[in-house]
Amino acid sequence: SRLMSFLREMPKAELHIHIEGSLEPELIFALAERNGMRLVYPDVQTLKAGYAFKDLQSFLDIYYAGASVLRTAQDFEDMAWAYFLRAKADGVVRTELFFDPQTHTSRGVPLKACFAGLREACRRARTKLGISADLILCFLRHLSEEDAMSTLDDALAFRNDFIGIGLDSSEKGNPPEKFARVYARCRELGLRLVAHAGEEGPADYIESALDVLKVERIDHGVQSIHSPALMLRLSQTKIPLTVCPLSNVKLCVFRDLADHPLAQMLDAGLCVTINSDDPAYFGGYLLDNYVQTFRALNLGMEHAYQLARNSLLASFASDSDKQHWI
Ligand code: ES4
Ligand code: ZN
Repeated sequence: SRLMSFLREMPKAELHIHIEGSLEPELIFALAERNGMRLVYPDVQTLKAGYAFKDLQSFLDIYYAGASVLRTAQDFEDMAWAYFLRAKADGVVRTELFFDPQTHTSRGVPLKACFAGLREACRRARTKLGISADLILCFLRHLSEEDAMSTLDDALAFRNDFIGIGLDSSEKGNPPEKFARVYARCRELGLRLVAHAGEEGPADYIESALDVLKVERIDHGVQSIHSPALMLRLSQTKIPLTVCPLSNVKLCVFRDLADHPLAQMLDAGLCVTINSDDPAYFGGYLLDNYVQTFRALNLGMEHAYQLARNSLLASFASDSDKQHWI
């Protein structure tokens, strides 16, 4: 239909994609073989059968197992390149990739391998696909602030290879306050700041991400619907929210897409964007997220335009690039 073609062809940004979450089962097995590793899952079907999650933690356990096959710069480049091809097909013109260095350094993979592979894939995305791509380094919130701080120290050797920092992994029990000092330091370094907040954790975590960490965007933020005062603040400040509808359903944040508050949030004037989060695990890339959400919530052209425009405005691309796309 006209709406579906519009959803594909309109220029849009993807602002919430964990590149390790784009690792398809087939590529997991190919990389394991290339690296002479044996997975605890005998084959692709058995691995895929494990993709039934009850909450964020049950997903994270499998996601870290999948990421364990990444060892060399080439592995990181191949993973990101596969994502860029999918993004191109979905009409993505700008993407900001999250990656989790601590997941790799803790296994003995040098930080240099992550950066070299991801940097090269981003460069090829620009030159071969016309996609503007940058990296956002995420700290794992289940680890200590000291661990985040030393990861930052090491990453500063690659300061020109990433534009900002984020905060991901297990949200409950790991409030934003735990990372106040590392965010303050990143702010002084001129890094862009985002954080996951209000996915499974309370609306309070969204407020402290804004007030204590001073983030410029909130990743997820869907628990804001439980706080009218916060909804008002988000509508007035236009702080962007990178919402991930298929992820929220797969991780049982909402029962199904028809129950998702995205339309309610848009109608309240929030700067909502649609994103895929971990597309290889949650059943769809960016366009799938748009199409399924539009079907379930009966959204139309006006919503499509608003969501694509929000995504470009909320991106950390240059003002001249934004003007060019919008
Ligand atoms: C994640 Cl869905 C989600 N939430 C928090 N951390 C993550 N890391 C990868 N996907
Ligand atoms: Zn996420």
